[in-house]
Amino acid sequence: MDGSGMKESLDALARAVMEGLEEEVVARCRKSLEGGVEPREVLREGLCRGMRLAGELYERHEYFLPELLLASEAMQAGMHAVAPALRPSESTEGEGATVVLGVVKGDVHEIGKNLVKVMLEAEGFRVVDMGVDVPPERFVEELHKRGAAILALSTMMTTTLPAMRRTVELARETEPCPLVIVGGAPLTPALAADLGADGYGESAASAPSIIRALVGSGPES
Ligand code: B12
Repeated sequence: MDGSGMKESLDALARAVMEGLEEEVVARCRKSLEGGVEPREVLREGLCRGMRLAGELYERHEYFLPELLLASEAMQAGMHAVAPALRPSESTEGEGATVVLGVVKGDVHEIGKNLVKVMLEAEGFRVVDMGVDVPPERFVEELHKRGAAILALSTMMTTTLPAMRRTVELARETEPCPLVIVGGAPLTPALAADLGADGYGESAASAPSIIRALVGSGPES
């Protein structure tokens, strides 16, 4: 696929996400990958862009929750189609550090969290996905159960920032104290620091490098 073919194909993919056309999204993801488009580019310029467009329509009151849900389902189906292309080779898979990941209590926005999972797994981290609306105590229980040293939290709403703060506080009280990274649209580096987190990621793609920088070595070590 040449440059303009690639752009056209990603534009059509973004539009299909925006319109919530799940089957078309999956077919277009596969076609883009077969045409040689980088999986990360398919995620960023196709799927994420389409979701952003749907969000803008929602904010302009042209879309309502049902349309938004269709768009998010189409986006997630696309993510499943792209994820295998990002997977590490058999030999590195599962050898990485364990990350407990979830969306904090009161929040059901899961797309960002799911993207973080895809990116971490693509770089060899083992991810324990706690899902959405997770109470602070459950995160801490899971960290203990898995012997995990890294906690990654996501939220998309300002109203759930107190739940994120409480989760970070509780994690801080546990022994051994995990590294905590946070992300999501309402956060900034300053806010993340104020919440007591060790790291902040603006995008899902930044999660692996942030964790590596905090741990001081890659998951292979
Ligand atoms: C899709 C969506 C929904 C879908 C979610 C579907 C799903 N399965 O997830 C549905 C329709 C269910 C929904 C419901 C609601 N929503 Co909504 N939703 C959105 C929307 C349009 C997009 C969010 C999204 O998925 N973006 C795409 C992803 C890829 O982006 P992202 O989450 O930001 O993640 C990126 C980064 O932030 C980062 N990241 C995220 N987490 C993490 C974590 C780590 C560790 C790292 C490193 C990085 C990272 O990586 C990601 C990719 O790079 C936003 C508006 C917008 N434009 O963002 C509103 C929005 C978040 N929703 C909003 C609201 C109010 C609601 C509802 C309360 C509406 C209602 N009246 O019921 C409910 C919430 C219910 C609840 N308790 O949670 C508000 C929140 C306002 C606020 N400031 O608090 C927003 C901002 C819309 C608005 N402007 O009013 N929503």
